[in-house]
Amino acid sequence: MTVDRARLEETAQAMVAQGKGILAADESNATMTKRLEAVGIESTPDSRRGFRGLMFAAESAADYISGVIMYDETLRQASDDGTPFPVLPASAAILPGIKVDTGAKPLAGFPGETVTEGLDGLRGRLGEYRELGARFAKWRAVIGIGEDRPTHGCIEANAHALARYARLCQEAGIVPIVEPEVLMDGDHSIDRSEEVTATVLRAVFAQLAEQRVLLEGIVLKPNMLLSGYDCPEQASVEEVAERTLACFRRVVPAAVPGIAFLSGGQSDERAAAHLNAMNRIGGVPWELTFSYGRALVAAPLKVWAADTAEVADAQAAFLHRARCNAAARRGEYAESMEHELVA
Ligand code: 5MM
Repeated sequence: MTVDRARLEETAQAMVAQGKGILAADESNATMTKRLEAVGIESTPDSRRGFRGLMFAAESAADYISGVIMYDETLRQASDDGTPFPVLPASAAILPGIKVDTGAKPLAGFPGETVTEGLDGLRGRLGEYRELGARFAKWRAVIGIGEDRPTHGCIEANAHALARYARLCQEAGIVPIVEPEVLMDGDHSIDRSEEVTATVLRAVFAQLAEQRVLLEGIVLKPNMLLSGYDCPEQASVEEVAERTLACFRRVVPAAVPGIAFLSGGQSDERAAAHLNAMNRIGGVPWELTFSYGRALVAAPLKVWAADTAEVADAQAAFLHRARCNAAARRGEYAESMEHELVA
């Protein structure tokens, strides 16, 4: 089957549009339950709908957000007035997307490592998601760093699955977000982050080529190169930015339209500062933007949990993070912005 190249390129460009980034609101029910319970809210279909819906409906969200990644449950939900969620963001010029992997599962033969599943029946699911309005999709591979990890077997299994997923998406007219996340948990140095991230990205792009994926019609969602969170020596914002770009220049083809970084457990401020520093350096062939989950959602969730009736306060907290990261996407973020709430 051929792919609609023009449609894919147009969608991919819109996802990485100037001054905007992607909201990752695609936590599985298990993850969302952990997030909600951590702030004292019972996790039900309605509480998950209530929280995500307030972000999707926030006025001016489309000034900062190009696309929203939803979970299967979310894509089928609607706002209080009955407007389906995929239409709600679209009407505000935000593209709806869908997480299509079914999670990282233990990889047989490789204790402690995972492979992301979800290829069985994916062609059929993509057809349905497209009918429901999804314009792009997401699949996250998870790679941990340890003494003897990651193994070659784990990297190759995940890279192959990512490429198979990406080609299936493109045949369905859906832009795949390709997310090979190297976790920053551990005490490894930034040198080790670089070594592993470069190896993983090389494997992913080799598999994307093998599986005939159109690079102009994907968005890459990688980790930044950080020192492991428990490493005694933490790299500065400037070092993270310089080393991430230097590494990516070596391994990410110029045909890729954009790199939308994940936040990966960084503080909200660090996630913005790192993206900002990279955009200030610039001189790269791809757009550099964000596809943040926690770094966009944690702050409004805390506000909402304090008083679920005060939707406007939670929306303001969400818009504040979106605005800071949109500024970082242009290289115009400053720490002082953290004290200015969106009017
Ligand atoms: C929002 O979280 C996403 C879903 O995670 P689970 O499948 O584990 O529930 C996750 O894939 C997310 O899109 C990325 O990890 C980026 O999010 P962060 O929080 O790292 O920016």
